[in-house]
This record gives sequence, C-alpha cells and structure tokens, in this order.
Amino acid sequence: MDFKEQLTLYVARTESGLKAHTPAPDTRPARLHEAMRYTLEAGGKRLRPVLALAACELFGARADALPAAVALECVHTYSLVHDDLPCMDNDDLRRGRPTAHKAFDEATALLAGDAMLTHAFHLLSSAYRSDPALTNALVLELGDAAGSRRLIGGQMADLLGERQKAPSAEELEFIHLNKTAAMIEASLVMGALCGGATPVQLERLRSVGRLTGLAFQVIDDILDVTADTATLGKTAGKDLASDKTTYIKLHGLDKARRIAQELTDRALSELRQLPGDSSFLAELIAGMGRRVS
Ligand code: GRG
Repeated sequence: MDFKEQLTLYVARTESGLKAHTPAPDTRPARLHEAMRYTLEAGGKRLRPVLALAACELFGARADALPAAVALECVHTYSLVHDDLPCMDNDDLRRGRPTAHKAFDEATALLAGDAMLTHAFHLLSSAYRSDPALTNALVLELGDAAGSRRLIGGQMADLLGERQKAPSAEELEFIHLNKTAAMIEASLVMGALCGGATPVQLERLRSVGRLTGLAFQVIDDILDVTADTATLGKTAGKDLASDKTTYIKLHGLDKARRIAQELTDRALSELRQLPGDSSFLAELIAGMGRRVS
C-alpha cells in the first residue's frame, strides 16, 4: 500500500472511531452533543490520531489504538474550541466553518469543550479497562500532555506573552514545546504504548514528537503569513495583525523555513533509530514539514 492509501485508511478509521466512541448527537441534552459533534466532525487533518495509529503499528498490537486516537482528537478539538472563544483568540472561523461559539453560543461552546476533555479520560478508562497497566500509562501520558505544565501552561504563557513587548526566543520555545509539541509527542507515545513499545523506544518516539511538534509550530507561523484564509480554514494573518512574537518575527521567513527543515530532519533521524518499518511515519513527518494548511 502506498503512503496516500495508508493515510486515507488511517483517516477513515479515525472518522469512524469518532462516531463510535463519542456520544450520539441526539444524546440528551442534544444541543451539547450536537456542538461536540459539530466541532469533532468538522474535518481537521486528524494528524494526532493518525500519528497514534501509525506509531502503534510500528510495534505490533498490544491493544487497539483507536480509542486512544479518538481521545487525543477530543482533547485537541476541545483546545481549539476554547482557543477560539472571545476571551482567548476570539476567532470566527475554524476548520473552514464558523467556530463553535458562532454556530451555537459561548456557553455551549465552553461546555462542549469541557465535555470533550472529560470524555477523553472516560474513554481511555473504559476502553482499556481489561489492561489496567496500559490504562494507567495512557491516562498519565494524556493527563501530563493536556495539563497545566504543558498544553494549558503553553496557552497561558502564550496569552501572557501577547501582553509583553518582546518575549525571548527561550520563552517562545517554552510556549511551542507545550502548546503545540506536547500533544504531538503524546500522540506518538500513546500509540506506541498501545503497540507495546519498550521504555527506551517510548523515549525515542517522545523525542521524535518533540522535534516534529516544534517544526509543526514553525510551519504554522510561516503559513500565518504566507497562506490565505480559504486554504487554512482559519483566519490567516492574525499573528502579523496582532504583532505577535513568532518564529518569523524573531528570525525572518527564510531562517524560519531553515529551522523547520532542520527540526524535521532531526525528527526523521531519531525515527530511523527505531526498529520496524517506519516509512509511513517518516513520510507523514516529512509531509507535515511541507504542509500548506
Ligand atoms: C485552550 C488549553 C487551550 C489550549 C489552546 C490549540 C491551541 C491551544 C491553540 C490554537 C492555536 C495554535 C496555533 C495552536 C498550536 C497548535 C496548532 C497548530 C493547532 C492546530 O492544529 P492542526 O493544524 O488543526 O492540526 P486541525 O484543525 O487540522 O486538527
């Protein structure tokens, strides 16, 4: 199977997993569950679930990684819904559609985000209950990545940074390692946990995720200034308009491109140290470095 066919299969598995492992839209109260489905089914790139499913297959199959992949997408989607709220980034467009608070209302969007975050941990605890050690490891990993030291901490530091005149390169790295890379790291590690990877292999993948996540954010900064709103499915040019400190502002466009390439190359060289056929993951990570949306 070639890369594109494999990617299509992983995305299709994710879409059916999202339907199977989240409450139906007519679950009472329907408005809340419709809002969850609206944001979950809006068609993101599904990078985190695909990373998890592919990382699992690198090692075998201690357990099905699909519930873990769905849990990751639930946490990621909650973070987007909350990030778009008027009290944070105040955005109207996400994944090519009106943001949740525009399509519903602010309170419903807030609760839908809360519900997706909570659902992720419920799903991990129920889907893997026959393997308590695995459940524990997955909950620990996602709880760490989504918590106050990482995803939420990164978001807080980002908000604080916007109020500062000039955050340093070190502060910018803290924000990106946590706001962006934490969930990408967790995706690879949780997939590999489902596959039965050894502790050394898990740490190697963590490092692949860290480098890939940083590269992902540099590309995000580049796309904010080079791509248009229709292609991105979210408002382009926001960083520039708000004079936000980004890799572009710190280093300029050309150097930012070189940094993204260097991070991607380092991630690929770490990946090559792992056993098994990592060609799909390698192509995915290289493709993330070339993405246009
Ligand atoms: C509210 C706790 C909390 C966190 C918000 C996700 C986030 C943190 C902020 C959104 C803005 C941003 C630039 C985040 C960095 C991570 C990122 C690039 C997210 C978008 O991920 P994609 O491109 O989105 O994979 P899709 O829609 O394809 O899933």
